Amino acid sequence: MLTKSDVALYRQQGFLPARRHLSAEDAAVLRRDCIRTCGVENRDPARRQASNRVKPFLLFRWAAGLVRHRAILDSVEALIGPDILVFHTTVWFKEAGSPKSVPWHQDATYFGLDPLDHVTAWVALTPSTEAMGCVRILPCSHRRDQLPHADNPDPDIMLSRGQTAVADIDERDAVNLIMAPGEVSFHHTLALHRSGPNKGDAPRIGIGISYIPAHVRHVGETRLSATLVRGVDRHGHFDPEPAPDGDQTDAAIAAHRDSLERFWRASTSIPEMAQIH
Ligand SMILES: O=C(O)CCC(=O)C(=O)O
Repeated sequence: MLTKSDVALYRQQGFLPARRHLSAEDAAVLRRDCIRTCGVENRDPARRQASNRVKPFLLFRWAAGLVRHRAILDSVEALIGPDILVFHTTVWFKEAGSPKSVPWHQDATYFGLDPLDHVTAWVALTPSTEAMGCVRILPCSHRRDQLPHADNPDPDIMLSRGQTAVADIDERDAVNLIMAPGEVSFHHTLALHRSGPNKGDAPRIGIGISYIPAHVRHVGETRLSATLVRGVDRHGHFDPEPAPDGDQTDAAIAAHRDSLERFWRASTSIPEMAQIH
């Protein structure tokens, strides 16, 4: 559980660096499961992100367990309160030697949430070092409000349209979030962050879990779905999602497809969401 000073630090700088939440052994089991189920992309060529790497908690039991992990939820509760939904999740999988990178951006740009109380828990399943393209974050940038983002067609950018913050950023002010397997960092939805290519000889895998308090709504016209993982949803802003009854069962595949189709459809009312983040 985070301390009061951890929470104060998160509010002040917009992120919390690595803290152990899972044992190295548990992280190794999750890493194997993640590579088994998400190691090979299941990708629509029109999209930059593979569908099995988006909202995997609707498809695979290992991911369903991870987004409900007690220690992670205890920390998230300290940051956003007791009624917690998972809005989104991305498997950030950078193969060994991959040139793929993520430009400076704010997560809030793509999600259309109001108020901006969303926090991302980034769970390391492998080491994540500067050479492997760890996340790099700009302290206190969450106080800058929503910044404009420009598209970048470079196919090696992992974001859906290569969205890049149009902002004055001094690299010297940024810090690397160096992680060991089983550690978790937290960042605010407005915190500017990026990551470089993986120059290492092993994959770099992190799972970015987007948690919101139940009072947060989606501002688009499409009604989206989300998963309640702690507390009570007294607001009903999202349709509930079922936990998978097995790995990639027919029911799980149908629920996952429904959730992603709604998310993609939402792009018609929120231009920034034109493709999946
Ligand atoms: O894992 C990465 O390289 C990027 C992560 C990211 O952009 C995020 O979690 O929002």
